[in-house]
Amino acid sequence: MTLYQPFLDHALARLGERLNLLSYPIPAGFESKAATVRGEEVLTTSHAFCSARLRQIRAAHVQGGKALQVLNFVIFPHLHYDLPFFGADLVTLPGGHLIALDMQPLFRDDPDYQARYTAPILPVFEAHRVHLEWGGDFPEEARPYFSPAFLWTRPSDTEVVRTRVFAAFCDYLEAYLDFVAQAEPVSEPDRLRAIEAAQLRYLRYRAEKDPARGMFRRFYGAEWTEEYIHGFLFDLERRRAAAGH
Ligand code: DBV
Repeated sequence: MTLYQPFLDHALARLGERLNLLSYPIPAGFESKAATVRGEEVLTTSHAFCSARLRQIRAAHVQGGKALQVLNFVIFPHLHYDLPFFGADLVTLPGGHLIALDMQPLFRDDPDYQARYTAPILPVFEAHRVHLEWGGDFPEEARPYFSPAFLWTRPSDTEVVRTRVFAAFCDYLEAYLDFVAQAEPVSEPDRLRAIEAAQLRYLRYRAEKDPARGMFRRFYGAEWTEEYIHGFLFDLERRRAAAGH
């Protein structure tokens, strides 16, 4: 079993237990894609669901041997909830492991928002970060999209990924599902507009700066990659255009 398969299996099992999951369309040709890179097969599989409160729950799983494993897992709430995004970027490259785990806020600097969506997970963050050293610099422009509970680490030992990172991933996911369970729909027009703007800001940033773009282009070509990014990984704008917004 590859390094991040247990993470994906666990997440889908727990989501299935705690939510009424519905299927979410994956564009044709993107469910599974393989290429041979320096004699090794690199397989990318996509997984997607939605629920009453969550617009898109999706994962991209790249399996390319011991030195290339990625699980990028993001949950995008519906636009009438002010829930944060669940964001996990679990990356293993020849240079080592790179782990990003967070509940990415819509309104990072709003104290009321922080009290509701960051304060409750700070104890979880504190419990895990003592075992997972801070990963150092990350792009300054990404800072507004992360919460104070951003778990960011570059473990050198794969066993740490299997144990400590897995434990943190499970705890963050449960805490996120607690938020989802408690969420109240928003109906106030100004608030809805602010949520929409914040979702679009996040999504455009992620699509534009996707750190996997170079890797995907090398493996599968530019055309496939751009379609994957805009048509599946960060698809809100496409979906809205299709719905006539
Ligand atoms: N990152 C993605 C998707 C991936 C993916 C969809 C399916 O958003 C993989 C694949 N992330 C991926 C890869 C790398 C990173 C790095 C392959 C390594 C790139 C390389 O070294 O060549 C968090 N991911 C990173 C980095 C950060 C994140 C900070 C290192 C810095 C960088 O290379 O940019 N997660 C990432 C991020 C946000 C997030 C930037 C922003 C809101 O949620």
